[in-house]
Amino acid sequence: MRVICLAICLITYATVQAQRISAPALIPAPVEMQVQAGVFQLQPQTVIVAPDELRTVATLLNEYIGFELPIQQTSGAKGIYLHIDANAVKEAEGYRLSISQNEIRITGHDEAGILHAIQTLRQLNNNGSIQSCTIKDYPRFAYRGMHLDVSRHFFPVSFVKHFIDILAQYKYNNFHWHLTDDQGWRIEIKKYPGLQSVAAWRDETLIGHKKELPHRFDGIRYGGYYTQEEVKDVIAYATARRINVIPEIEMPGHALAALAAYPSLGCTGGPYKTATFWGIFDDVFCAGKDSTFNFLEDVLDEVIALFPSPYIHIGGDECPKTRWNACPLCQLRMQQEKLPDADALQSYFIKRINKYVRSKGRKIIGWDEILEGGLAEDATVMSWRGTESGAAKQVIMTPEDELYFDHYQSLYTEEPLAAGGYTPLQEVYAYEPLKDVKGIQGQLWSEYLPTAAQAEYMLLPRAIALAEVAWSPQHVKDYFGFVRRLKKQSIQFNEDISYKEKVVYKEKL
Ligand code: TNX
Repeated sequence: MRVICLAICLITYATVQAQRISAPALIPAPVEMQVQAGVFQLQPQTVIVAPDELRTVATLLNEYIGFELPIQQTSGAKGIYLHIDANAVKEAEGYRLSISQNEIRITGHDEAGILHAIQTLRQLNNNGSIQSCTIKDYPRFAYRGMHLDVSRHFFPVSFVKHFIDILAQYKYNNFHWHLTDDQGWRIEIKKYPGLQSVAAWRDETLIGHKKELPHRFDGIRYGGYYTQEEVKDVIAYATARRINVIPEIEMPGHALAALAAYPSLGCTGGPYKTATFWGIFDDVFCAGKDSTFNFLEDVLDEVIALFPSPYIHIGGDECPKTRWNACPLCQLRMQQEKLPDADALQSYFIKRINKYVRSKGRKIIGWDEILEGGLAEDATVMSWRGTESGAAKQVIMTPEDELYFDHYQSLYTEEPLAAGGYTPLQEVYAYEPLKDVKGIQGQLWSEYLPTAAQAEYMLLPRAIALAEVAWSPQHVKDYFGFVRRLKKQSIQFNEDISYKEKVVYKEKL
C-alpha cells in the first residue's frame, strides 16, 4: 500500500514539475493560454504557408527563429500557417495561435496581429522545439508607446533600430522619437541648413546640471543628426514591424538649438547658443512674429512628408512666458487676438500649428501643458505631470513618477548617475491608469544617458514591465510571476537583473 502511495505521489510530483517546466515564460502574458503535451519540432522541411501579402511578415518569422524555411502559398505537410481573418479574431491587433505536433496555425485580426503572434512564437521557440499550446490574445490598450530622447544625447541609427526591435518583441506599437530640444536638433531639414551646421551641435559632450553649478566641461563639440535618408530607413524598419513612428518637434519651448541657428526666431534676436546644461530656458520661439510660424510650417512640411504617422508631436511643454511678456510683437499679437494673458498666447500658438497640421491630414499630440489656455481641437494629450488627464478626450498616460525611465531603478550604490527620482521595476509594473485612456507610454529622457549602452541599461527591464501593463489584461497581472518569467527570458538581454527587481518602496526612503 505504502509503495503504491509513494509511487502515486512521485508520479504526481513529476507531472506537476513537468507542467511547471513546460509552462512557457511569455511576456506580455497572453489573455488565455492552454498548454498541451508535446512539441512542434522545427525541421528543415518545415514550410511557412502564407498568402502573398504576408510575405514580409513571414520573412521576419524566419529571421526571428533563425531558420530559412521556404515560404509558399499552398499547404505543406508540416507547416506554419499564417492567415488574416477579422471575423474569427474580432479584436484589433489580436491573434489566435495553435501549436500541435503537426502544425502551427496563426490567425490574426490584421497584419499586426500576425506579427504579435510571431513574437509569441519567437518566445516559445526553444532551439527549434515549440511547446504545444493554444493561445487567444489581444491588447488591453490601443496605444502602447515608448519614447526616446535623442536630443540630449544622440544615438546612432543602429541603436534606434535595436530599440525598435525591443519594442516589437514586446508588442509595443508606437515609437515616439523626441528629435529636437534645447541641447540639439537631430533631424535634417533641407530648407534650413543651419539646423544641421549649428543646431545639431553644442560645445560640450555631457550635459551639466545648471548654469550656475560647476560641472565637467570638456569643451568637446558634440552632436549629430539623422539625414532624411536615415529617417526613411528607420521608418521603413519600424513599419515592417508594425510600429508607428511619431516624430516630436518641440515648440514653443525647448527651442534653444533652433534659435542658435536662426536667432531671428526668438523674441530678443539673440545671439543664442545650443544649451550645454539641462533645464528650462527663457528663450523660446517668438509667438509675435509670423516668420516663426512660417519656419515651423516649413519644418512640419518636411517632417510630414517623411513620416506616415497619423500623429505629429509638437511638444508644448515647459514654455516660460518671460520673453513673451517683454516682447512688443508678442504684446501686439495678444491685443490683436484679444488674448488675456501669455498662457492664452501659448494656446493660440498651439492652435495655429494644430490648424496647419490638420490641414495636412494629420493630428497633433502635445504634452499636457497644451491644456492650459484652452485645448486645440482634436489634440491628443500626453499626461506627464499627474495621473489626471484633464479636459482632453484623447489621452496617453505618461506619468513621470511611474513611467520616466531616466529615474534611478535601484538603490544599488554603484548605479550610474541618473536624473532624480526612483522608479523601480515593481512601481512600473504596478502602474494602473485612472480612467479610460487611449494608452500608456514610457519615457527615456537622455540628459544622463551619454551612451547607447546606458540608455539600454535604463530601458530594461522596465520597458518590458510596461509592455505587460499595456498589453495584458489587468486580471493576469502578477508581479512575482512576471519576474519569474523575466528571469527565464533574461538570457536574451544578457544581464543579471537580480538587483533591479529588488524593491524598496519610496515611503521607506
Ligand atoms: C521634463 S516631461 C521634461 C523633459 C526632461 C525631463 C527630465 C517633459 C514634457 N519635459 O524636458 O528631459 O523632465 O526627466
